[in-house]
Amino acid sequence: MHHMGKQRTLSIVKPDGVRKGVVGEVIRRFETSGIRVVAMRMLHLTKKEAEGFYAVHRERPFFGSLTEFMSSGPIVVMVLEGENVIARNRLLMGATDPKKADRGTIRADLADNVERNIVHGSDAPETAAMEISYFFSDLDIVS
Ligand code: FUP
Repeated sequence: MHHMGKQRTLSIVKPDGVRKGVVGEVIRRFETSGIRVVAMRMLHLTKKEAEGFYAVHRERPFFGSLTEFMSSGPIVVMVLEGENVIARNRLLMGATDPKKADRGTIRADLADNVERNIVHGSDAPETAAMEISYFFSDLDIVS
């Protein structure tokens, strides 16, 4: 991987992760790989707020089910910081579908299916900035 400089990304432990009690396990994996948590909060999204977050997926067949699930219980939202952290977080998460995820990834180890897949992680710098600002103001993020 080329040197990408320090980045930030949004991570979410989804309602299935909170229900299963693996919030600590997910954070441990971030910390063990040298990724720093610079903001963190627990909240319970309304259906409307989940729809706002996943607006890019609104035409997809799974949109209703996904936003129902994402508003079904509390989530933990975090800002992660580190060198090339967007890609590194996605490597730790594994493929969207846990059946296709590499062994040792969060989704392969902990997730039930493609919808209930434990974690969200931003996929690019632009989406990371948008997603972080959906949940956090600059004042919420430690430097
Ligand atoms: P990812 O970036 O890995 O979270 O995956 P996507 O952006 O492609 O999908 C966002 C979310 O939509 C997934 F986390 C779960 C949900 N999804 C489904 O429920 N069914 C699908 O077939 C694909 C995605």
